[in-house]
Amino acid sequence: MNAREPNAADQYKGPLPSEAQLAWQDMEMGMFCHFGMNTFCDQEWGEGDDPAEKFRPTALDARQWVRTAKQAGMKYFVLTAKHHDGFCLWPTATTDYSVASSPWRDGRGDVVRECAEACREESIGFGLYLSPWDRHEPCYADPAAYDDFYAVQLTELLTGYGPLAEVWFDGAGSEGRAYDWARIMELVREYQPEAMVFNMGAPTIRWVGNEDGVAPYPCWNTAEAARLSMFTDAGADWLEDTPRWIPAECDVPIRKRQWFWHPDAEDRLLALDELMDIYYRSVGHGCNLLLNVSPDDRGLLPEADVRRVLEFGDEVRRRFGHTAGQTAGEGYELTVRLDRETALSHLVLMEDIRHGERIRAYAADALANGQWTEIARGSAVGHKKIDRLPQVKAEAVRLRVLESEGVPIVRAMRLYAEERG
Ligand code: FUL
Repeated sequence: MNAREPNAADQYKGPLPSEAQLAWQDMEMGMFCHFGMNTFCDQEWGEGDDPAEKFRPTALDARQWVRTAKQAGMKYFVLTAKHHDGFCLWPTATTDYSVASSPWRDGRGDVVRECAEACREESIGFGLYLSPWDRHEPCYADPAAYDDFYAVQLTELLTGYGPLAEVWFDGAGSEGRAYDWARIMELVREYQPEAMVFNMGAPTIRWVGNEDGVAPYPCWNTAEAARLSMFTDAGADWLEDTPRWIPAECDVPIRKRQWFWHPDAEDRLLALDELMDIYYRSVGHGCNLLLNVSPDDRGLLPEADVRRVLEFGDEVRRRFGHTAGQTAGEGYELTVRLDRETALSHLVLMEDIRHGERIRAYAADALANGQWTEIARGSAVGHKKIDRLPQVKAEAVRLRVLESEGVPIVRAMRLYAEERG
């Protein structure tokens, strides 16, 4: 019997991820990219009445955006094809409120295509955000007409730009409005069955409940455990039609509270420490991190933002690039032995979530001078749990699973050493 195939007596009855969800969770980090009419108007939520002539990036280079994402360790890239102002970054047939009416590339440009191509070249996933709320489109006032309009826009995006890793449906501005989600989901299933659906309709991934990029702990992968937001105990009632396994995505802009670029706002850039804190509380809690870095009105990611996001990628690699020791396996106890006593910085645990998130409680102990001492304790592991281990010296570390549904199956137990110098 394959060691990773649980036997017949296995007690796990909980939800399981789909293959597509597994692939998505393995990506761990993506770059969000808010770009559009707002970029040229120093605003976050345009009302949809800014003329298309204002959209005039002078040096737009989607390769620079995507290359930066890749270098920073991001495995996918999500572009706002249309934000709430209704301005479309691709030459849609549904409205003339798009790049086709702008001076950029004499109206022959297509930002969505340039991003799709750059993602293909860099081999990272490509995702699209299409705001349901549309403050420009006159037919928005007529729900049936707008459902048709939106279905055509979505079809253009789902069929014209190759495989999509994610379709991002933003609920903002749509409170109290019912869209034809059955039809929208049908389109996604028909044209992009592998794409994750963010948070609306019949989502396959969920919003974590804040725009700070952090997940609570534990953040279980199940719809039952999901909360309306991180600040309440109320259940996530919009997840009724979803699969029972529904991992969370943590989104946050790299400039405090600004999704779009604004002039003279570099002082809002998150510090490296803040980004690392976000990393520990998103990826380190088993969720995906979607970090927004916005191009400016030249159509380039600003130099300071590029520097910061690359610093962040480097720091993640510095801390987690080389393991001091690791193991994997089934069972309630696992031990990693090191060649010599080592000053440790982190313990990273991953379950083999193909078989569910089974671990409900665990502890870890370090062996030093012949003595075992507890160094970490937690509940959920799921895709990943990172425990920081300040000042722990050990010649071995032992994982004890204290509670689990079925036999625990650990995909990885890794130790990282403290950096010197
Ligand atoms: C929110 C929007 O209103 C913001 O402008 C931004 O797009 C963010 C990701 O989602 O709901």
